[in-house]
Amino acid sequence: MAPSLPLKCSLEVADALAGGQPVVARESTIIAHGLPHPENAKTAQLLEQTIRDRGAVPATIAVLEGVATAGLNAAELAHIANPETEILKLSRRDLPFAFSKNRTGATTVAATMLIAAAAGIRVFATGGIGGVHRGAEVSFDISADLPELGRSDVAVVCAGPKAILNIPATLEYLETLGVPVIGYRCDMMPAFWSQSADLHVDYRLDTAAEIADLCIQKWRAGLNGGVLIVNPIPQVNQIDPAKIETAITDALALADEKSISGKALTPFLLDQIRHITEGASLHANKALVHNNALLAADIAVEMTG
Ligand code: PSU
Ligand code: MN
Repeated sequence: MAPSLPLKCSLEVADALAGGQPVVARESTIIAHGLPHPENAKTAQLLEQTIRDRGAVPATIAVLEGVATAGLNAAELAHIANPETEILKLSRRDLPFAFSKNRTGATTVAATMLIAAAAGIRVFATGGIGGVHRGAEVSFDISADLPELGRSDVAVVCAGPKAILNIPATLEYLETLGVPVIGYRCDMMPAFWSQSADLHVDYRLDTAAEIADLCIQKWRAGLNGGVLIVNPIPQVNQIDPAKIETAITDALALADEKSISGKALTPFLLDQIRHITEGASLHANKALVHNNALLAADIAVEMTG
């Protein structure tokens, strides 16, 4: 028997996929472990609406009691967003445990991509991807998001890697894996909270139609794996990179002091930076995920059109 994921699509998502309608995947780790309560639940609902208003069907992905699920309903979204329930953080390597123990967990970019690909969803909107961490030459901490970008056929829209990572090393790693990095209306690599990391993107495309076309041509040519679309945060919502850098340095020092590593590191750093910047980072975060949801929906519409 051919292997297959324990996978369930909501009725709405299944109908949309069967009818060739545009669908946009969303990850759930950003809800459970990336944003604080109650902003996480509000943002998640708002983003679903944004995607709908743009003519696509949102499919938030998580693992519910051991079943990979594409398209969470309101109650399921609220459950994932509830800080009082234990929600695992699931990347590729965590899925077998969740499946075999019927556990519930939020999916990272890596796990969301692989579930989206299995469901037939080609476009995915998020905030920031994981990458090569600063100090990875010693810690070996490289997010499973990167190898997943090299293998699952999904277009991922993000605002660039966060500067908590080593951004040049992350781009080198993506090159090794054969992942095209496309700047949407930008020549420079965006750095999540700010518009430029002083590094050039591989290619610039100015319309959702051109991005959709590139993805279709890639997969048609048998060039498996993802495409990373980097969409700069709107200028009005940018945070001064110097301010963020201080916050990052402090957060990294604290993580080191408390010996925080592994899968706990990214959520810890995000939380610390939010505290240090007194919510400014949260405001920027919400603006950029909204911006990414719009672009992802437009790409999904172009891909199915
Ligand atoms: N970066 C962000 N916000 C996030 C994450 C990363 O700016 O919420 C989350 C995503 O779910 C990403 C995961 O897939 O963290 C990466 O975790 P790790 O570094 O442990 O692979
Ligand atoms: Mn890691």
